[in-house]
Amino acid sequence: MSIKNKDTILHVQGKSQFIDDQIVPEGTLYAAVVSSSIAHGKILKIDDEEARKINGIVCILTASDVPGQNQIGNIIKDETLLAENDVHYIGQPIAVILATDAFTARKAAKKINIRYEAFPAVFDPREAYKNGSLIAPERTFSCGNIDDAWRKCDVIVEGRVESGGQEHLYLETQGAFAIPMEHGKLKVFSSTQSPTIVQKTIAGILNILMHKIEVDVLRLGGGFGGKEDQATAWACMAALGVWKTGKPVKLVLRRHDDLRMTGKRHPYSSDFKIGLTNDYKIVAYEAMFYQNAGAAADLSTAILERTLFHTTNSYFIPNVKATAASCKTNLPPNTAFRGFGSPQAMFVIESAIHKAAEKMGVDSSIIQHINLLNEGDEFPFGMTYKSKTAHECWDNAQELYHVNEIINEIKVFNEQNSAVKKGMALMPICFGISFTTTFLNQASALVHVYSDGSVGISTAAVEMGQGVNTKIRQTAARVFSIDIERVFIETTNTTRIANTSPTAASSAADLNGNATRIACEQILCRLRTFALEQLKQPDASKIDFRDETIFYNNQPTALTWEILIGQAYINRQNLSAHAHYATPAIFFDRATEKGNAFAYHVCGTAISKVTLDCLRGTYTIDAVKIVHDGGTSINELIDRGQIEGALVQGIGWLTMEEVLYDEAGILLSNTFSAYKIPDIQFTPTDISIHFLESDETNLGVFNSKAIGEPPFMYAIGTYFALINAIKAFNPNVHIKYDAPMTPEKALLSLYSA
Ligand code: MTE
Ligand code: QUE
Ligand code: MOS
Repeated sequence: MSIKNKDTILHVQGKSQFIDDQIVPEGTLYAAVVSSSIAHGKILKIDDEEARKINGIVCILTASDVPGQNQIGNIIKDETLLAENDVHYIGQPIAVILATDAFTARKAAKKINIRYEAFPAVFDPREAYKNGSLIAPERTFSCGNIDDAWRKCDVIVEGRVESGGQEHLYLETQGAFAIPMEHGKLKVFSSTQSPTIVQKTIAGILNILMHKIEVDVLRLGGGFGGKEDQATAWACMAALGVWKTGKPVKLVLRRHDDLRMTGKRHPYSSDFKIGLTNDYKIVAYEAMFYQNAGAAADLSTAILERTLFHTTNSYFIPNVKATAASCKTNLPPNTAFRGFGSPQAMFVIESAIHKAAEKMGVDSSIIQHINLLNEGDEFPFGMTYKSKTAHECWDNAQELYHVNEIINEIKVFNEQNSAVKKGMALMPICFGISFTTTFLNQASALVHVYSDGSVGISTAAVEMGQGVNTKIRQTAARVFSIDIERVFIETTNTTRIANTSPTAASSAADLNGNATRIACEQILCRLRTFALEQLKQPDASKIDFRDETIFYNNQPTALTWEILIGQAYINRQNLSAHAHYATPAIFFDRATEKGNAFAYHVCGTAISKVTLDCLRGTYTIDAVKIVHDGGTSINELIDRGQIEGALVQGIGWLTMEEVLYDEAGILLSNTFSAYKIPDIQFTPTDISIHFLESDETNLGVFNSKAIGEPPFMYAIGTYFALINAIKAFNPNVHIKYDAPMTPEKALLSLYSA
């Protein structure tokens, strides 16, 4: 049985401490943010006269109050903390109000009057592209010879694909709490996936050294990528408030402000061209991706890069040309979201395959299967696929879930029913594990064994519901062969662990787990030598740690873990270790766009089944049945939870979650009543998950594999299952590949020609 995630109990009881639950010292000030009400323009005047009259106001901070650089851009330095002259999106922070209580701060924020001169605004990425408004130069991944390849094709299909944004909707909204310490030091509690980025950015804002800032993260009430870069601004504002007033400052966004001011998943508009021979082999594939980046870079270029890495999903295609442009628009800067640009790419290739299959008169699955990656195939970026699991998962899914029977069942059902139709689709996935920015693939761990035998561990990993703390506890307990209850995971803290990479790219358990393993092994190595001395035995190779007991020559000795540690301490042994881990053998050359970018790939196959009410356009996702290559899981319970959660989140993106702005750039989907997320009623009643058995080795901890993001993409199958149900009702429908497939869109396409 799997170890349960300790935090889960706190979560369901509402007892987990979020930033806003923290008990604050006397004198704490509360911050509220004043933001732009127009999408593009020039600030003419900030009138704070009315606001200053309010009792309880302490100060109003604007760009001119920033002592260091007014800059929060991470990859590209193109984003101010507080607007200087111009504003570029609705919700862009302009001023911070500090008051003695939160209500007063917000009341005052509303009383700030700002006069603007409005400029024309652009919201469409293709229009921005035409204007030459790009975040960075566009990039192209290619292989083979695309121009020659078209001549070898029997069938060529072209099309356009749209995919929408998505709100992160973490349970805990963005927030931070900063307190002043001695010697001009600051301690910052932040709901961030990237403690070091918060630390470094505050250092720049205040023009002080990084060692003066301690960032501490207990856990997040969800992040999903939304707190990788976009937790930073609020922490900087709180820190700036501390700097100005010498008082602790808390800033927590209300849901409405969080929705309005923060970026989302990037909407993409894309063009594709796909060419096949009559035997269904894909010979050539060309794609152009227009990413809607919003008004500043944020992580857009890294996300765009991952779009290019996943252009061909789990298929081998010999001739590929994929170009991607990050287009600057007047929306809040869009940001990381589970999948990090890969879902957008995979949706395009699946649309291309679907359209080609339609033209060739076969089911998509014929083309999907024939072109699946084989061991030794090369990706367009030059890396070799070194596994067999793409095919193994597909074949296993076919057999285990009796796909042919499902197909027949649906055929019979659709013949017998005219107002209700069913559809199904298969969705293979292949996701590369590692940050494609190679330097980020490092982590460290600090392990203390206390004299009572208990263990405290610090790493760079941030717990945000994904269970990384539990996996790290299990890793330490396994290396020491001790009861997991002896192991405790400390907060993520930049003073204990420096230079933390973001908890992202599904890699936190791999990177920090390996660092923890190495640190524990170092201590274990010392303990072996020490135990040998205590036992007065000669051969270190005969020492074994098993279930809290020290064995010699396969025989239990009188030494237990607790006794050994107690004696080790008395004998002045070092019971702590710090270890660093860097993923070996990965690299990527952006000049040639080639390299061995990933430690390994995660593959799987999902079968989705849906039922569509053809009078109303409403539907249910009946079943999603998955075969997933999770390696040798450290914790199957957590991994199942991750698969289910990612799948349902993906279904939301593809079916019902619709981020909408009006023509002025005002967010319309700004409440839970205007933005529908999947709930328990909508979740498929049948989510079957089977873990592939495989003897392949990988670079994860104890041969486990990363799990956080890959299963999100299984949901793409539900979109095509819906399309197939629509086609069963209306064979003449002209399909627009335009996610999400809301019931409104389903209804329209049921009755369109
Ligand atoms: N699961 C929960 N419950 N909450 C989250 O915020 N974030 C996801 C995924 N699973 C998330 C989650 C994202 S976007 C990533 S990158 C990974 O967890 C990060 O954690 P890992 O590297 O430990 O898998
Ligand atoms: C996947 C990711 C990330 C990524 C690359 C991936 C990610 C992330 C960054 C990144 C890149 C450059 C930086 C930086 C972060 O790259 O989450 O601070 O300077 O933050 O393939 O998830
Ligand atoms: Mo996840 S989008 O890499 O935080």
